[in-house]
Amino acid sequence: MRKHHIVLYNPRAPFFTMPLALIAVGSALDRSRYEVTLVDGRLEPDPVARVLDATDGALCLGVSVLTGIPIRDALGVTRAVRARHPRCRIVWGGWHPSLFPRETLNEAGVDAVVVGQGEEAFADLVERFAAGRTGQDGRDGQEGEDGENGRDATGAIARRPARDINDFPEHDYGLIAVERYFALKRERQLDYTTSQGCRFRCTFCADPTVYGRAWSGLEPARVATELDRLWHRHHFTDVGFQDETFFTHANRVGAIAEEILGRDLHFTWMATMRGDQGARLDEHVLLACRHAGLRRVMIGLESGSQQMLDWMKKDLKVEQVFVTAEKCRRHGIAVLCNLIVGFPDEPPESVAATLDAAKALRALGPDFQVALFYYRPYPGTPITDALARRGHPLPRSLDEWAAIEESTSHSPWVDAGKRALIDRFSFYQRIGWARPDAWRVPLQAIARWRCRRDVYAFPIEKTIVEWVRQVRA
Ligand code: B12
Ligand code: SF4
Repeated sequence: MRKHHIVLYNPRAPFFTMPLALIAVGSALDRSRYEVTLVDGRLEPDPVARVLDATDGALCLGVSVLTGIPIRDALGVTRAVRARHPRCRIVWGGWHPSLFPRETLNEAGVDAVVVGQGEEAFADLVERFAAGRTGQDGRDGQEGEDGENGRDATGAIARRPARDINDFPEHDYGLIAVERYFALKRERQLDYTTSQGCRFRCTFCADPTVYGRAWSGLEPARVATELDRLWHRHHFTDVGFQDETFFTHANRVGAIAEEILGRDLHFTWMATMRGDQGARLDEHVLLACRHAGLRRVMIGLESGSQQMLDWMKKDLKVEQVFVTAEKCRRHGIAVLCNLIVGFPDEPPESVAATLDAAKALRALGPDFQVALFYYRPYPGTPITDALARRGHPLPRSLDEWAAIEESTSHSPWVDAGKRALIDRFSFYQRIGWARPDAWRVPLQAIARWRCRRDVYAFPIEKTIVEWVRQVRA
């Protein structure tokens, strides 16, 4: 029997994390009946041409879409495929369409949207396409679905209750050119995810909306078995665990570490950790993780102001992050802390508290880095909803959401003076401890000197670097 061809597309984005979402949905398809091609826009000189070629005669194109710039690329590809191959069904899934399924369907090229977890819902949609149960104009369900199986009345919005991810098959990394990602990342780092969802309720984050504060995690033995196989096949030296909160269950994490140690696997790894989880974490578990290769944790401190943390329902104390950082220092584990400034109506004292926290963390040593972001009203979050209620202008269409990074590049809640300080601080902090390229060495020395002494006036180096980047672009 001839196999149906399914094409999956990952839009362009600034980093080279492996397209785990599409690997997940592609791996869940019955491969004896479907041939799956995964195209990553970040790897292609001309993504549209590549997708047009791949979708020639294909049954379906599945596109994974995050809010922001990826939407623009996803729209370009979708519109081109719709025009050239009108019979190819186009399905959007991922975070943005999950938050705006109906608005996404307003885009003429999109036939169906998968909301939330994608494995089962996509497999089900594809089965229906293969069986020919789809309207000629491209809208799935024209023959009148009745809203069963988690579909809306038109059948074009597919939503399945999230299942335990242990029920799904192993991810098939053969769907991607693993070596190309290693080359682009400039390290043999494999991305992998051991869990889905998050139990917390931070009001700036879309996870509680999309996964309803549900969480499921792979069994430790399965994690180790899969990593074992992948390690022998791809010879990676590092793993980036891309879970929302890898350290959700200390016992599970400890068991993963023990499994890695027991199998004598030799790679380092980094993972996401909440500050409160780290503070509570048994020293023995952290030590086991260290021995099993844990080299860095990424912690969302978000703000140095306890008042702001309480307001955003982070359920975290600032001190807990410092307790965690201190523990990590004792065990030789690096820490990257994410911080956000410019929340709606954030007072200057709160921004100052965040900068102070950043400096205090950085002062713990070169292994303690901070990444500062400006708040952006990403959709599906209580803060963004509150802004909308009070009349704050927000994007409406897909095209407008695609431009959110440009339209919100300056937070209206941070004044110009503070912004200049934050930008300079971020720049010197980033350059000071970036991977040491030969040409960067003198620049790094100056940057570190500035950071140590808090001297950010006359940022000549910053102006030059930005000018060079502009010229290169
Ligand atoms: C890796 C990552 C990235 C990578 C993207 C890699 C890639 N694919 O290109 C990079 C670094 C580029 C990135 C960028 C951004 N990211 Co990001 N990122 C992640 C992270 C850590 C992991 C994603 C992942 O692979 N998960 C594992 C897979 C298996 O799960 P999944 O993505 O949820 O996929 C499931 C479903 O969503 C669905 N699905 C997904 N795609 C598709 C497609 C089809 C066809 C179907 C049917 C189903 C489907 O099925 C999958 C399996 O169940 C997540 C957090 C997380 N743990 O999910 C944040 C996350 C997705 N990012 C987020 C955000 C906010 C962003 C940014 C918008 C901003 C930012 N500052 O980070 C930018 C957008 C890019 C830009 N503006 O240029 C938010 C999503 C919010 C949103 N509205 O989009 C998340 C959830 C973090 C958070 N908690 O806030 N990100
Ligand atoms: S910010 Fe992190 S801890 Fe908070 S809800 Fe989102 S994923 Fe969970």
